[in-house]
Amino acid sequence: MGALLHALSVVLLLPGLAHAGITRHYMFNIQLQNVTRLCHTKSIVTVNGQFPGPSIIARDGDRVVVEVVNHVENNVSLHWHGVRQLQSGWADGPAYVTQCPIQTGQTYIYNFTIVGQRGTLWWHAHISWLRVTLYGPIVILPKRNVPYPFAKPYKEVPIIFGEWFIANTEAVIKEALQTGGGANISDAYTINGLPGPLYNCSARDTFKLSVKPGKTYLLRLINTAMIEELFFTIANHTLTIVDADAVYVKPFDTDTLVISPGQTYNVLLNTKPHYPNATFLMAASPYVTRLVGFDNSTTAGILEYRQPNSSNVHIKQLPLLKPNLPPINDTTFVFNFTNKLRSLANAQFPSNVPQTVDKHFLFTVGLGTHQCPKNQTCQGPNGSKFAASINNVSFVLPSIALLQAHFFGQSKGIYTTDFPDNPPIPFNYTGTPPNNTLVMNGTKVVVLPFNTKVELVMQDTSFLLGEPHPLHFHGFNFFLVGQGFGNFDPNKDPSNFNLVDPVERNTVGVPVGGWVAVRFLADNPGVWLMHCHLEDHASWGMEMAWVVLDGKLPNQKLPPPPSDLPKC
Ligand SMILES: *[C@@H]1O[C@H](CO)[C@@H](O)[C@H](O)[C@H]1NC(C)=O
Ligand SMILES: *[C@@H]1O[C@H](CO)[C@@H](O)[C@H](O)[C@H]1NC(C)=O
Ligand SMILES: *[C@@H]1O[C@H](CO)[C@@H](O)[C@H](O)[C@H]1NC(C)=O
Ligand SMILES: *[C@@H]1O[C@H](CO)[C@@H](O)[C@H](O)[C@H]1NC(C)=O
Ligand SMILES: *[C@@H]1O[C@H](CO)[C@@H](O)[C@H](O)[C@H]1NC(C)=O
Ligand SMILES: *[C@@H]1O[C@H](CO)[C@@H](O)[C@H](O)[C@H]1NC(C)=O
Ligand SMILES: *[C@@H]1O[C@H](CO)[C@@H](O)[C@H](O)[C@H]1NC(C)=O
Ligand SMILES: *[C@@H]1O[C@H](CO)[C@@H](O)[C@H](O)[C@H]1NC(C)=O
Ligand SMILES: *[C@@H]1O[C@H](CO)[C@@H](O)[C@H](O)[C@H]1NC(C)=O
Ligand SMILES: *[C@@H]1O[C@H](CO)[C@@H](O)[C@H](O)[C@H]1NC(C)=O
Ligand SMILES: *[C@@H]1O[C@H](CO)[C@@H](O)[C@H](O)[C@H]1NC(C)=O
Ligand SMILES: *[C@@H]1O[C@H](CO)[C@@H](O)[C@H](O)[C@H]1NC(C)=O
Ligand SMILES: [Cu+2]
Repeated sequence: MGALLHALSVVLLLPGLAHAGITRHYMFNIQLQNVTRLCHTKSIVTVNGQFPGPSIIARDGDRVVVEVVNHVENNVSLHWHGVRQLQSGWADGPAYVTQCPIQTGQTYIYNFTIVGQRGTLWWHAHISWLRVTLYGPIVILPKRNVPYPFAKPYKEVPIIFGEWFIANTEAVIKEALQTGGGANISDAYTINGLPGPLYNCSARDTFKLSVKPGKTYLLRLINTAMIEELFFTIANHTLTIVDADAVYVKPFDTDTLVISPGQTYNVLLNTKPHYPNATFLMAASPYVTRLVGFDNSTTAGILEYRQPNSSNVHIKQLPLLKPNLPPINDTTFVFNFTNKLRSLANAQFPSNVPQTVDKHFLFTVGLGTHQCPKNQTCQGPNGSKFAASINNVSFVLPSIALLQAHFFGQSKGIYTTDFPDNPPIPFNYTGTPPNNTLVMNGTKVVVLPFNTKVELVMQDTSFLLGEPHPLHFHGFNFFLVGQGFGNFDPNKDPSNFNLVDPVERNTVGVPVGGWVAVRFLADNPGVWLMHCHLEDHASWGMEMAWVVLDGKLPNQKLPPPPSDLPKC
């Protein structure tokens, strides 16, 4: 932690404000950098030439000010994933949702406060597929002099999972959208940007965690992968989960965890009491239920016990112990793991799950198709184009940002407010899929009055066997009150909802062939994207937006946009 804090930039005190944190200033230059992995050198888009990008380190209550200067040819926008952005919607970042992109040569200052969050979040590009290399951790420490609700760790280490493509990913997604086929798969998964020893020409690019015996390390896990949920495990070591998506959870031990793209976990690693005569592999591999078209490879790093004041040459001679990962399609494990997550729900960290509901929604999330244009041959299912939808609407990004259109009352021609509350045509969502898999295009939103208590059930559909979808909410945390397989039953399932200590987070895996029920309070005025964090599904339209109206009081209103907000 000392080392992390040492990396802080300029710190400025805000006088006069009760409980006020400090302001953390960062300068993010978007620039190209040549990086070699798997024996191929590639020019990638980075922040300040770093890959993975720099860490933002702040305390709960601090203001974060990031000046972003775009020096590359691509349009760029950055999202502060999981930061609630209370009344700072202009800083949220998804392109054409809360802002127009930062164009070449332009600057935009993201300016927001972190309120009531502690743990790990992350920042990433939120335009096209640029997030493949534009990402980094957001480390949120508790307020000064406020301890963790667990023993103080000896050291803290970010462990960032990613996905590496040898090809140019902007070309990969462009081709996929043109042909209608699946996007080309990645060549490796990575830990802190490094694929590790299980790939050809990669042994030197291996993350090593050097530890001392008898200590507790806090690992800050982030899954930034483009397409896949990942299992993670360390040979001969147990992990204690203490925090999910920057909210503390009731601690529990596990040998293996599963982490979806968009999710984060803080886990404690207790090292062995004495120097062991071995080194240990840590590994991440995909959780996948479809049969074809995915990267079935394993990224690995090494956990080693280094003796001080010794050459440690012997470490190389020690046996390397390998962990067991669950079968690639182990949905039962995933369901079990998710069920163990519970919020602390104590006096200091109460669970604010809404006990009553003002508005119920049922959304199907699933794949679908678009018709192939007459003059083209398409490579999607049965010669069609792949699409994805929520309640059969495939989201189309508008030409100006939704938030601007909303704030200035200029929604006409930009978006409509008729996003369906329920599936337009009910069917057996987890049975034989309907013959007609066509989805409609639209830029549709749901409008919510301020402080609406929402219950949303998200139901996977069986088209193409169904898939687990990690749905991510901007602007809100939600409470995961229930999950199950098959069709959600509104008469039976709610009686099993957990309204006592449900986990609170920003990204939830809708189980393959099943559903999740979440509740949230619409207490944050603005326009908030909700989308699958699998980047191919998002590109195919598995997105929608909530428009949350201003409340009556002055502190319940979205402030006007900052003067440097980029224009389209
Ligand atoms: C990357 O490598 C190319 C080819 O060697 C070179 O032209 C370019 O200047 C390099 N870019 C950077 C940012 O170093
Ligand atoms: C950030 O926002 C705060 C609150 O609106 C404002 O006082 C401050 O000047 C802003 N900082 C920058 C660098 O824009
Ligand atoms: C590692 O785990 C294996 C399997 O449980 C066990 O046989 C072995 O003794 C362990 N080794 C160490 C060094 O902990
Ligand atoms: C490791 O090996 C050394 C020398 O062979 C032995 O003295 C020591 O007890 C071993 N340590 C463990 C933890 O097995
Ligand atoms: C994935 O790879 C593992 C070996 O790394 C292999 O055992 C397994 O059969 C593969 N699974 C699929 C579905 O290709
Ligand atoms: C997982 O894959 C294995 C081998 O491909 C298959 O036999 C098994 O039925 C699959 N399990 C599930 C739950 O899909
Ligand atoms: C899931 O949990 C149930 C009940 O706790 C247990 O019986 C089962 O073995 C677990 N399955 C897996 C794959 O962990
Ligand atoms: C198909 O026709 C459309 C409209 O006429 C045109 O824009 C497009 O380029 C054509 N595509 C191909 C592959 O010829
Ligand atoms: C949906 O289809 C599945 C598989 O055919 C079947 O087991 C299930 O009973 C059906 N559910 C409903 C609600 O009809
Ligand atoms: C769907 O297709 C199947 C097989 O092609 C056919 O038997 C069935 O009648 C079709 N169902 C509908 C509702 O059109
Ligand atoms: C929806 O958009 C896709 C891709 O932009 C296009 O191929 C498709 O024809 C559109 N579908 C409709 C019904 O407009
Ligand atoms: C960048 O964004 C602007 C504003 O939306 C748009 O007009 C322009 O075509 C975009 N440029 C690129 C290279 O995508
Ligand atoms: Cu998805």
